[in-house]
Amino acid sequence: MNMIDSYTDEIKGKITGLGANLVGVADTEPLRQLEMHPSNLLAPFRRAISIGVALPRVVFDQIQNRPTPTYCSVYRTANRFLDQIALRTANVLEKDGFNSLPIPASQTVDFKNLCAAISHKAVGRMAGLGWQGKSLLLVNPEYGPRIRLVTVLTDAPLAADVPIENRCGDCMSCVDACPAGAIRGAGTEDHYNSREEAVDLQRCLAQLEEFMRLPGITDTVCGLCIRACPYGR
Ligand code: B12
Repeated sequence: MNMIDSYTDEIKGKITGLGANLVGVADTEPLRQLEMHPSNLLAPFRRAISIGVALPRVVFDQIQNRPTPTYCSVYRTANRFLDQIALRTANVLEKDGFNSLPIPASQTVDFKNLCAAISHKAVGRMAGLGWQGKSLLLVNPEYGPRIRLVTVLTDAPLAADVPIENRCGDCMSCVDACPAGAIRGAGTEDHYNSREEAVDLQRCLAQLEEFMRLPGITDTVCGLCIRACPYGR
């Protein structure tokens, strides 16, 4: 095994040791076309580590036609847990001599266009963690879309993983399950050119805001497209 592969294995092992269920490495070169904040975010970084934490299946079994307070709480805990794993990962890499930047799990920075510093789904897809489903969510073969993601940008010499094939096929489960009728049902071999191609975001957002009127729902959560996915059930 060469030094790059053994260092990559060592870092991935440390990240799973921190409690991550999934970890992969993306080459940042193809990701440079993404909308980012700031636009030169990737300039110093040749690799992006994608980290996934699974949410328990039963949390979604309990969701009938609306999000539950339990899902809302698990969502928050997963975000905090991911942020901690990302911070610790960045500090491990920095100690080894490599500049690294943890990107928050759930932080919108452009409120007009609903965009974060960088899309965790795009990074996750390029790191081989899953494909972009019709719901626009990243679908992992083992956990389905029941994963939350975080990204660590780094200049460490890590071996890059490759994307996996889309396995949605003709399935329309998430399309049928969306209470807002926001998922259009379009398929993609790699990724959608725009989010609107896959999802009517205004409808999705309006539904999330309506759910926030329910007791115990303090965040923009829904979970119905996640629950409906046959992967990870
Ligand atoms: C803003 C935001 C929202 C907004 C807008 C949604 C959206 N799709 O952007 C609202 C409030 C509506 C929302 C809703 C939800 N969200 Co949200 N949200 C975000 C946030 C903070 C930023 C998203 C962003 O910047 N998008 C920018 C666009 C450009 O990127 P994109 O959506 O990924 O889509 C493009 C790219 O992925 C691109 N692409 C894919 N692969 C590649 C490869 C290359 C090389 C290139 C160039 C492009 C590319 O193709 C897409 C079309 O252009 C992220 C966290 C983050 N930093 O990513 C969470 C995030 C996307 N949300 C998440 C979730 C789970 C949800 C909800 C299910 C709510 C819930 N918790 O119940 C719904 C589902 C909505 C849906 N079906 O998409 C998860 C998704 C996890 C997963 N398994 O995929 C994320 C990643 C949070 C996390 N830390 O895990 N969300």
